[in-house]
Amino acid sequence: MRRVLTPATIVLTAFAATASADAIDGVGLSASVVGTNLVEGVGENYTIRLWAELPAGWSLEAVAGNAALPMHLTPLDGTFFQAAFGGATSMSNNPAFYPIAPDVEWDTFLTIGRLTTTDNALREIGMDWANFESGGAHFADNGSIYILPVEVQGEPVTFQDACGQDREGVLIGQFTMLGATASLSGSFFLQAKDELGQVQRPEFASFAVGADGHTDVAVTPACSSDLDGDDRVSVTDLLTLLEQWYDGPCADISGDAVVDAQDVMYLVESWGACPE
Ligand SMILES: [Ca+2]
Ligand SMILES: [Ca+2]
Repeated sequence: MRRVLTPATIVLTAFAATASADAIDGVGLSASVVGTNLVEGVGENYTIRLWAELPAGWSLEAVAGNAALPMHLTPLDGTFFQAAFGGATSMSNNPAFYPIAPDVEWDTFLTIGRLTTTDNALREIGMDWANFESGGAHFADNGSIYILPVEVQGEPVTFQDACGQDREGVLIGQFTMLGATASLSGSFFLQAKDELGQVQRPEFASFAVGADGHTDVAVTPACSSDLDGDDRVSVTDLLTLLEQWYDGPCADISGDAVVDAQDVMYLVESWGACPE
């Protein structure tokens, strides 16, 4: 018997296709853009911060790599900027150094919830940072940065993504990329506790983020067709989508970072008030 594809079937299929990048509902990776050429005298560079998006009530305990899913942090078409007086984690980012070594503020490092040494109880084990600290890729198949579960720095806070939209997450890294077209690609898994205190291990087998700050594994908001954030899907959202046709990932609804006919279909399907 011939299978008839109804519009509802198509929508469900499309949602299923994006689910692999967002295997646990409400968990993803998103980035904020800090600025361009914040470091002087090293050529073109830009700085982004990477956030683990977690649902309300969750807390992050570790960012890790093992044999099954190693941690890779790889600069493509460029290198990581590593400040002379910085280190591989936020435990080396001491604001007291900024007046004499301002580049430390824009150092590339990993963290859980803290930008600097202030109120920071980050720990690490099994990490060989030598290649990372010389600007190259980091690899770990038996290593982790972590905090004790009693630390509040693993709790999500509100941050603004590259589109200026509010999201909830825990800061896990700052990356200053040397090279205007440089991008970061990587893999790792997280250990978090959900709102019931159950351990969750969201895996990111592959992610990428470039100068525009758009990741391919961000959480798709519950009302993703509401592009202007007024809690309804209306003609304003449609016009925004048409305005950013093909060139504006900020108007992407389907999660593939492209604005095309599929997004119009999603918007039409969700026309009206956003679900509570
Ligand atoms: Ca709207
Ligand atoms: Ca799309």
